[in-house]
Order: sequence, then structure tokens, then C-alpha cells
Amino acid sequence: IDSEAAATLSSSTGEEESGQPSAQVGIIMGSDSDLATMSAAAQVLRDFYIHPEVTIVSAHRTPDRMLEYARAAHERGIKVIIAGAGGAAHLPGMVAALTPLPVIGVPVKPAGAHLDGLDALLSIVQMPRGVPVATVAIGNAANAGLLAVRIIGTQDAAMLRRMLDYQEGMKSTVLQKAARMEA
Ligand code: RP5
Repeated sequence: IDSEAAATLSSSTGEEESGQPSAQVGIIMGSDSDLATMSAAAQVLRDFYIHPEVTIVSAHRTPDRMLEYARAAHERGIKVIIAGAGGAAHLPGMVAALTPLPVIGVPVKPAGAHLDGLDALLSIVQMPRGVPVATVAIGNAANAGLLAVRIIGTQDAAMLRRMLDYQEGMKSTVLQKAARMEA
């Protein structure tokens, strides 16, 4: 793991930053090589004025860190965990086994992967009954961010309003495109 990238990632974690609100959403990933995919989730959250913490937690390379992160997340005020991994993508499922929080899994297609991310998708989605992971499409970290917004919106009227505005914006965009196509 590239140490500079890891430092950049961990520098954006919640409570260490003075003046920043504590994070409501934890975005974790198995490797810094997942960041190109996972940054879309962070961007969506920031667009909705949700402060995410973003870091590397590897189920295989840092198993103790994974245990610590997953067991403590709800005590630190995290409401939703978004976990992305590629290949033998055990991170989302293991984190779901260790936390009472909702976990959203993002199957990542690593650069040069032989199985196009299908391996990660199946690893993440095939959870046993009792330990759910809400799995988005391969590489669709933006939808993971949007799902986290919706979960937070169930308890936060301002967030619900922002989601309604976002949906209204999507609708307007499509209708404008339809009008141009029909013209
Ligand atoms: C997984 O292995 C990671 O989530 C990543 O998608 C993949 C490759 O990791 P690197 O070898 O690029 O660090 O655990």
C-alpha cells in the first residue's frame, strides 16, 4: 500500500480535524488502489453536506484494524459504513458481521483484473441470512453514497429535503433532454 496515499486518506478521517463535525458515514476500502472508485461516494456525501471519514481497512492485510474499526464505529457516531473492495472482497461482509450499523458494499474492479469485478460482486452480495450487506453495482460508489444519504434522511428532515431536491433535479434534466430529442 502506498504510504503517501494512506496518509492522505487517514488525514480526512472525522474527529481529528479541528472544526470539522464528526463523521456520520465511514467510507473504508481494502486498498488505496480502490480510491479512484470509492472517491465517488465521498463526493456524493460532500455534495449533500455530509462529512465522511475515508480510510483504508483491509480484511486480509490489516485484520486487527478491521476488527477495531467495525466494533467501534457506532460508538463514534458513525451511522452508515460504506465498504469497498475488489477480488476476494471480504471486507464489507466481515464488517457487517462486527457492527450493528447498516453496511453498503461496493464491488471494486481493480485495474487489470481478470474477472471484471464479478468476483468482488459475488463475494459481497452472497451474504448468509442474518448478516446483510446492501450491495451496489460493480464500481457504483456514487449509488452507495446516495443510499447512505437516504438512510440518514430517515432521521434528518433537512437531508430528506435535499434528496427530494436531488430527485427533482434528475427529473428536470431528463425532461429537458427529452424535449431536445423531440424538437
Ligand atoms: C483488495 O485487493 C482491494 O480491495 C483491492 O481492490 C485489491 C487489490 O489491492 P492492491 O493489490 O491494489 O493493494 O483487497
